[in-house]
Amino acid sequence: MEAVTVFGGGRPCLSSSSIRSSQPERTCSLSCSHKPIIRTQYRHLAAFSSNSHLFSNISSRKTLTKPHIFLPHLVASLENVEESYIMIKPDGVQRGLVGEIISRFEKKGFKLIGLKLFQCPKELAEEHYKDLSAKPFFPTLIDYITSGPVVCMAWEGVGVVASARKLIGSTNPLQAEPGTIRGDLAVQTGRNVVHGSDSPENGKREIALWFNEGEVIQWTSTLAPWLRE
Ligand code: IDP
Ligand code: MG
Repeated sequence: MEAVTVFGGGRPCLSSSSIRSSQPERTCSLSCSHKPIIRTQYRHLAAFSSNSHLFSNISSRKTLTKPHIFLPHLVASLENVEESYIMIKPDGVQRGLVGEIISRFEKKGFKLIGLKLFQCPKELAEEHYKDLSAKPFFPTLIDYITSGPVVCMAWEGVGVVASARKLIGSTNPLQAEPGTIRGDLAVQTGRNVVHGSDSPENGKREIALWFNEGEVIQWTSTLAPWLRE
């Protein structure tokens, strides 16, 4: 995440310099060939007034001529901000768990940067789960993931990958701790309602696989100063 200069706030804006393509080399060999994602970055009003302690080098508003860095973003840029691909599987959609699952990530404090309802083609499911292609359950897994619409999400935050895995719980819902999504909402591995990336590298890979150009949005949350000091 890059530091964003937001002193004085401003209307959401989009400029060529605010568009970036930050995807890794594509590993997808699908004929549907997803294009590299161009992320759209919006800037929003700062959560704090200009004389807040969160702004640096402000001695007097009258003498201020240059914009200053909003410290939470500067701090975040120095930390390891990750992205995780989270997907509500067809059983989660059919059972009306979409709001419940999204809510858990929102309440935790991560930032939603991509969201869509999507009917997954077989080729994409196979690419996503290619590491499991030798498993005996692979064909039924592909049937399951393509059996109805899924909700694709990209979430951003420091430590989001490991934290999301904790929120989701063990692969087998009967072994998942109460309080986790799978522990609370599912009973069988083959119907475990949600997917979460297992590493920051796979987070980037999977977001690039499931989202197209313009579908991942970089935006500034006004809650940021209330979530991280
Ligand atoms: P994860 O989703 O917790 O990361 P993985 O081992 O990566 O678990 O498996 C991917 C998905 O494959 C699981 O979430 C589950 O839907 C399915 N799966 C894994 N093991 C089995 C199994 O033994 N039987 C049926 N489906 C399985
Ligand atoms: Mg996995």
